[in-house]
Amino acid sequence: MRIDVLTLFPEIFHSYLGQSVLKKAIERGLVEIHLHNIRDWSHDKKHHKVDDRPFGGGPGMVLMAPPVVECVEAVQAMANEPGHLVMLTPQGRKLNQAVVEELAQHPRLLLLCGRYEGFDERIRLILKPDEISIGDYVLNGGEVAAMVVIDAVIRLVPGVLGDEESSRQDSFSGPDRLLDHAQYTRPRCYRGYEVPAVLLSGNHRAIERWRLMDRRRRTEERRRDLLEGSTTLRLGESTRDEKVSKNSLGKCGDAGTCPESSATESRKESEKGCQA
Ligand code: 6GU
Repeated sequence: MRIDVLTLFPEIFHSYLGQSVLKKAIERGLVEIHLHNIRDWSHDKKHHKVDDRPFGGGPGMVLMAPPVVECVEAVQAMANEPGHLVMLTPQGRKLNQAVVEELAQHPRLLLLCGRYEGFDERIRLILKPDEISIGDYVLNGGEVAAMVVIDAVIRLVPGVLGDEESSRQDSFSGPDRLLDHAQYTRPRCYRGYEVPAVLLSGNHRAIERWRLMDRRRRTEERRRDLLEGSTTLRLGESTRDEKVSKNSLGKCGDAGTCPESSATESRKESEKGCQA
């Protein structure tokens, strides 16, 4: 996948692009990222001006149409296909995993980052970009939002994650779009909290059942909005019907299996009792 970023601040991306997952993806030729400075298309050869005061008055500055439109057109012509143009703006449709999946289908994306009070309206009218927002709050510019889009999209490019399964099992992924289940690693017991016994059972079917119940329960508790329209879980269908014991999720009261619940236990004994 090729991603072109059009911005007034290409430097903002440098340290992000050197980060491990992305760096490896770029080195392995799975992802190409090209940065372009919109200022290079300024008509003002002396001060490289790209913004001006809004007609009608008001605070701040507005990105001018000519440098932005001409930058986009020039960048589109830099490869065999023009690519899918995304404008990062708080007025766009809100990014979610379904939108990320849609964007990841394109072999080439152009991410147009704005600054100041916004874009001259004619930029939208002429270029008809896919306008994307990352949430209902205002950022100082589209750069951080563009990094969010890149980060979410490249996870879906085949080969970028070591294990293909890990992006499919993420929160919001798969046909049900539930939150992800709880994860545990060693030690088995920590400060009185024990790993649910089923995860240590080796019974893979039971583990899968527990994880699906946990995903449903967490989603119901935290994000009921995600369940609306879901085909796999009817609203009101309590996940508590399924045997997810309180004990397996909270403090373990059993001093016999969880030595950490007893402050007087020696470290050696607690290691023995909590061996993974
Ligand atoms: Cl994409 N840009 C800006 N400037 N603010 C935002 C945003 C984008 N998404 C949410 N807030």
